[in-house]
Amino acid sequence: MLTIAVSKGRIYEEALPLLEEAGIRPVDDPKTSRKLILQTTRDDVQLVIIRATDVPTFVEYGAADMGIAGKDVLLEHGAESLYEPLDLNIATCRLMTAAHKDAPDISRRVRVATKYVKTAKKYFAELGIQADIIKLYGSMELAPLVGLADCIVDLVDTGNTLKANGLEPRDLIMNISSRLVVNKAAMKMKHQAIQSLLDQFEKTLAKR
Ligand code: PRT
Ligand code: MG
Repeated sequence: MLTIAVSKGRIYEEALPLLEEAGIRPVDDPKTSRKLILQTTRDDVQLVIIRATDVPTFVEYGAADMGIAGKDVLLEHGAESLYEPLDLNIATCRLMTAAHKDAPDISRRVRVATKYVKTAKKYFAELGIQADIIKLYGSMELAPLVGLADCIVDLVDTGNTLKANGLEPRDLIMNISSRLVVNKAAMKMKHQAIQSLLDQFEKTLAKR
């Protein structure tokens, strides 16, 4: 049995066509079902539906053999403990700094609100900017509006969320997409099954 960890929402929606090309179609729909383990049209494959940020943890400990996670999440988790063999090029967006549209450029010291603490720390350190990082779990856009921070580090897709809150994107930190990650022991123990899935995904991606 192969267990694949996926998060509900955009990653799931964009992963479905890829899975389907490999003959994997979930029997239940996570939007309407409360099941956390989804059987599929392949007897040897099941999906576990978890929070996006939990995917690397499940795969690292072997609770799932493989998973699909955003590069943003993998960077924060520290992905040395996982194989990352494939860029699926889905759920793409940009990790950026953003600030109030009237705010001055970032100088030598800055207060940053983000849920990407590790990534933000590294980014500002490399620029030689002293950053005081404030960890938030959501609604980052609010922080500059109420004086909690000078800027934020967050994901940007259309830019509409920033714009609706009077903020603007500033600097690109990294282009983000979702990656296939594989548990290291599973890669050895279930090599054939995993390799054939990887080949199948690769074939589908090459056609896009
Ligand atoms: O929702 P939950 O708390 O369970 O977890 P999550 O928010 O991490 O999950 P989800 O499904 O929202 O995101 C999962 C992954 O999708 C992320 O880890 C990214 O790799 C990827 N992704 C791609 C995005 C976006 N695009 C995105 N636009 N994740 C979040 N956003 C948010 C962003 O944080 C901001 O609030 O959308 C807003 C910006 O969108 P625009 O279009 O207004 O710019
Ligand atoms: Mg979300």
